[in-house]
Amino acid sequence: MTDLKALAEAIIKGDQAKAVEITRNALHQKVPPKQILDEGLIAGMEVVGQRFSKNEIFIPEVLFSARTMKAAMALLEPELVKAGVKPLGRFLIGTVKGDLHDIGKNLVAMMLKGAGFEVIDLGTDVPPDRFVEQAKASKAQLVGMSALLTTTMPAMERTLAALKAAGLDVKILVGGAPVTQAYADKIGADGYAPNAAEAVTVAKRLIAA
Ligand code: B1M
Repeated sequence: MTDLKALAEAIIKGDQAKAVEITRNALHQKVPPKQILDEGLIAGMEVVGQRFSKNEIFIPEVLFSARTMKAAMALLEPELVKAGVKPLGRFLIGTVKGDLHDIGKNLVAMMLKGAGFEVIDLGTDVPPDRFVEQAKASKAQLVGMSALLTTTMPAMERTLAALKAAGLDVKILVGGAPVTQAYADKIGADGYAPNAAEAVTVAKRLIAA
């Protein structure tokens, strides 16, 4: 029988070859894909998130784990779809207009995927009307905005206003180095997270509310 603890361990260590091998074997042995996801990939990423929050590991390690998770997910995703496994929720994410920074946003997207969210990544320099159009088209329940420049933070407020004006029933999460809880409160965002691990916690809370 496949050892899913070893899969979680491979995710934590960022050992891509091992994670892919265990995932492939598990699928071959007819282990349910949801079990592989929960007890292997998500269990591993949870530990990564906790260690990152406690500053026990840093961005390079998180990126290794996230890439490992992505490689294993590529095998698992079609099987999850076949098995009709529903994601935790649909999360639309992008870096706001005028801003080209995407390392943190990508990290948040990867951690959300790791936690079981379906993530639609709009990339960088995303204008408010594209957020609105894509939120409508995807029927996302959550919209996440990232900004790394003090000069692009106001684009968050404009995007939020555009989403509200379009009458979309979405929860909005904001983050990025210059963004604070006070700023999130000021513009009326539903949530703020200082890092990728916290973004997962807040997204789970918002989807359950
Ligand atoms: Co730029 N840059 N940059 N830059 N850059 C900063 C942000 C800066 C602080 C550097 C500095 O001056 N000390 C400064 C901003 C000053 C300010 O406004 N306060 C700055 C500047 C000024 C600029 C330019 C204007 C420089 C110029 O051209 N004169 C220019 C702007 C371009 C543009 O966007 N229009 C620019 C360009 C660039 C590069 C293209 C060279 C490159 C970006 C490459 C890329 O992203 N693909 C770059 C980089 C790499 C940086 C620094 C060095 C690193 C940013 C980063 O990736 N951090 C940065 C200085 C620094 O931070 N030391 C800097 C790592 C990343 C994991 O952290 O993005 O904070 P972060 O994400 C965290 C959290 O913030 C949070 O979770 C993440 C993981 O824990 N988080 C979220 C992020 N998004 C979230 C969303 C959420 C929740 C949490 O919910 C949805």
